[in-house]
Amino acid sequence: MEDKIIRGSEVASDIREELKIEIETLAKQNVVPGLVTILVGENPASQSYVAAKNRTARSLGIDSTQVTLSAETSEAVLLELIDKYNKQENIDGILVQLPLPDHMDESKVINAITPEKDVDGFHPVNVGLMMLGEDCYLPCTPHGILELLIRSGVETSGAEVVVVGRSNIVGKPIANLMIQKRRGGNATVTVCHTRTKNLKEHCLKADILIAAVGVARVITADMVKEGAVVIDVGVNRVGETESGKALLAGDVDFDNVLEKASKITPVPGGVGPMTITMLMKNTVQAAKRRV
Ligand code: L34
Repeated sequence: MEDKIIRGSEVASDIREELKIEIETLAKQNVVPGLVTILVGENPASQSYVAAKNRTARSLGIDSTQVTLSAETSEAVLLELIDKYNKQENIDGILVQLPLPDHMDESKVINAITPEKDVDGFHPVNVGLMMLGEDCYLPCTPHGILELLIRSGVETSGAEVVVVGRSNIVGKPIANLMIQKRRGGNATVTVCHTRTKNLKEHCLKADILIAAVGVARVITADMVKEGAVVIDVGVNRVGETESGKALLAGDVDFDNVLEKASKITPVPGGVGPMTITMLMKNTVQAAKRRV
């Protein structure tokens, strides 16, 4: 049973070791990768993710700055700040954590980040390049999923992949990447969403099932084919421990799906740590432009 589990935290740690070497090489050339993360408001999940991004960055020798703005900050102030970092030489990557407060236009904010520093891969220029299969920053969560599949020895070529969810951050890009002629690609991909008829029927066809829904445990064992590989992208807060720590559950009913799957990612410790590590990878890639 144990060897079925794809431990994202371990794969992420392997990738971080590889990055450390690249960062040391950059240091010899007098380049220290610089990252700035911008958090607007006090969403507890966002606070924890951004803190983890900064902690991880510093542990690798990336010069990471966290800017925290109040939820009432005007969009104009945020745009000015982004512009300042666009122009700042020692900053290679700019990340604005999503979601933003309602009074801000998310796409306007993302558009303000210069594509060269868009280490999230969310800017339309990078999204376009990704879709064309050209060199660009790949969005962190989908990139992390590809690496997990590749490093776990999962064959994607010719596989039936079903993605549940059509978000700009996960569903759309992972579906796109997996149809491409590339490592971790060459799959036949179906994308399911809230208007999909017969969700279960689609899911049952999946050799690789990717759940990015945002609802705890909606993917149940009866929706999973025997031997399928299950990637759980959901990080849902389902309660609190006695000490006040968030209790997390994925989009997949892990305990029951484990019986059927050939491989499965846990929550926590699956895709989440990969998202953070791929941000580090993109930041190092960005810094290499300065050598
Ligand atoms: N701009 N906004 C921007 N970039 C991103 O890449 C993100 N995302 C998503 C939300 N908004 C964003 C993240 O950072 C989701 N996300 C993210 C990052 C890390 C983790 C989960 C989601 C993560 O580390 N999850 C841990 C558990 C963390 C905990 O204890 O709260 C895990 O093991 O799954």
